[in-house]
Amino acid sequence: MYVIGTAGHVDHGKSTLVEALTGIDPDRLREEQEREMTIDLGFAWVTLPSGREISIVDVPGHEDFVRNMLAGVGGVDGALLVVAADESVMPQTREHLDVLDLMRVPRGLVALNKIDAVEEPDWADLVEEEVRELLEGTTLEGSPILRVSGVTGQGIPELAAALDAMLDDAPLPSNVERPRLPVDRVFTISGFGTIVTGTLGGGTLAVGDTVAIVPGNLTARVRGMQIHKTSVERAEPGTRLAVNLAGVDRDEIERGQVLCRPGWLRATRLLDAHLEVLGDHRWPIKHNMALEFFAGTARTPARVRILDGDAVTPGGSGWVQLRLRDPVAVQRGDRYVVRMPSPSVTLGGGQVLDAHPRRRHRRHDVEVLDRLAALVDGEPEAVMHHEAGRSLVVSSAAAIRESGLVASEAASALTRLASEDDVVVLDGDADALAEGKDLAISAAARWQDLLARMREALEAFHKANPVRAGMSLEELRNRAHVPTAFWDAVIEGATREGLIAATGSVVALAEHEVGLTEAQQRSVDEAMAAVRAEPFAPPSVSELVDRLGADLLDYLVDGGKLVKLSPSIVLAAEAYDDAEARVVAYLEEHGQVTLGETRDLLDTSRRYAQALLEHMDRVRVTKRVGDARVLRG
Ligand SMILES: Nc1nc2c(ncn2[C@@H]2O[C@H](COP(=O)(O)OP(=O)(O)OP(=O)(O)O)[C@@H](O)[C@H]2O)c(=O)[nH]1
Ligand SMILES: [Mg+2]
Repeated sequence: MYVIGTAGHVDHGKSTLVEALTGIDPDRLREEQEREMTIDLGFAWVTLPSGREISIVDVPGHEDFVRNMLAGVGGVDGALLVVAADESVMPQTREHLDVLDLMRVPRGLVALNKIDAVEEPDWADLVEEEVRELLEGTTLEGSPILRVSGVTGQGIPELAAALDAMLDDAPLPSNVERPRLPVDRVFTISGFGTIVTGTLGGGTLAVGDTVAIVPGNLTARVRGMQIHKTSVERAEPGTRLAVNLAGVDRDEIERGQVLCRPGWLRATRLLDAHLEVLGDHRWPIKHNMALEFFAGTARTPARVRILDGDAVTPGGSGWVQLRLRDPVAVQRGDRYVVRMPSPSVTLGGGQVLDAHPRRRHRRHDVEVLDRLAALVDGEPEAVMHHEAGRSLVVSSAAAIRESGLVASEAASALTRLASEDDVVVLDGDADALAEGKDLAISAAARWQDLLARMREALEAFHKANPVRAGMSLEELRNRAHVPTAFWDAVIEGATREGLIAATGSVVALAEHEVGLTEAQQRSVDEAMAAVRAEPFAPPSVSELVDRLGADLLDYLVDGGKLVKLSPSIVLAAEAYDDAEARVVAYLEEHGQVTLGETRDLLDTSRRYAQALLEHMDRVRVTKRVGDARVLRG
């Protein structure tokens, strides 16, 4: 199904034409009927001669209500621009056309209305010429112009036929399997509860679906749906929909929020965008200017940071960051409009390029500008490259979800990037990505940065601790600022790169070897000689630390030259082997051994004998039974 939006100056007959076409008066509010003026959006529908059913969103033309008009144009497939033939082009004719163009509404028709009120046919020709010129350079350039009267009905059948012809060539509203419905109305119906309406885009919605309401931390269930007052179980993109929600109150929802699948859209207060400034008046958009931002059905005050200059001049374009006062749910590729709050004028608009930039960008940063330029066309590879680089390491599934692309298209772009090494797969490869596995990925440049950071930390550690085998994995993770969730994948990737070797909880540069200076070697040799001189009563740990330093002692223990029996007692490795063999032999002969027997066997002190037996218990050679030890078997 398709949605058509009206546009045009106040009183030019938009609502009258909608009623003439559909039989439905779109001015539903009492105030609208009393004032004979549209204030807020109105809705109608009709079956065209071809049998095609369309929805119409009728917008107000008065300059005070442009904000409501803006809430109505998002998601429309075509425009019906209404120009009263007796008045011709007026300010909101221009402003609405500007909005349609900024929102890239792809097609339209012009109704030259009130043709009954024009007596001079030449006058109508002049008006038509003026309109034709106005459309030049916009998405509506070359649109058919039809002479009609909403009051006498003249030209209405032709208008219906022209709408049909226009939609014959229109592609179906796109389905990327991510339904979203920007809310334009909320109300309650007694017995049903909360109802929201909006134009569904991006995918299908069905009764029973769970939906998130963004911004806001709400989820709800779709209890029922209506299209044009008829209940449906399922709705396709491009339909005007009323959704009955279970699980939320009317006061919790307002125009501007978006229904979507849980876990997809995230609200944002900062976004990167391309900005076009309208050329028809003399207002430039200056750096740091206060604006009103409109996207979907949402609006919020905003400030603009111009990244490539101090102002964007009328008719020009630039790269900007928009800081929004209130969060909105937008995604890459969405169109937006900005207006000046006072005087109230539409100034420009453009395309959202990144709904979640990592930070405030420095201005005039060539790298940032290049990246934004690459995103304008929405090429899947540029988009996925950007998503992969969003942080140090990201999950491929999250990158695909956030891209705003059709999932299969995003996945194959990512696979291509991985096979060309523009994106690195840390815990797998391009083939595994192609199979749809959720893997840890990193943009090549960021991965190189991370490797460099890890190298730097390890080099510093090895330099400061030349005799240590390596650094603790956890310490390296902290220094490299890698989130825990991705750390195993990073270690896997860095090992595969040949940068590091990890053993147990210790990690070292792959090429790291412990090397001693001559002086260190000498004191190690002397200490080992002293330890060996009294094999079962060697110097204590604290004496050895005094002689060698703690690092060299660790080096001897790590390297297996010394066996640590307790925090204060070490034995030379061969003395330990000898002691263990003697105790085991004794046990094999006698079945059990006491502390006293061990002391006598080795001709040592009780303290050493006890440390030895406890160590043998710990390494599971022996176990304690009462006062004695037996072999563990
Ligand atoms: N003579 C004549 N009058 C018309 C025609 N269409 C609308 N009108 C009158 O023009 C006035 C405004 O019509 P609306 O349909 O309310 O105009 P609108 O464009 O919807 O106005 P807003 O929604 O407030 O912007 C009404 O008094 C209509 O009766 C027409 O074709 N011929
Ligand atoms: Mg109206």
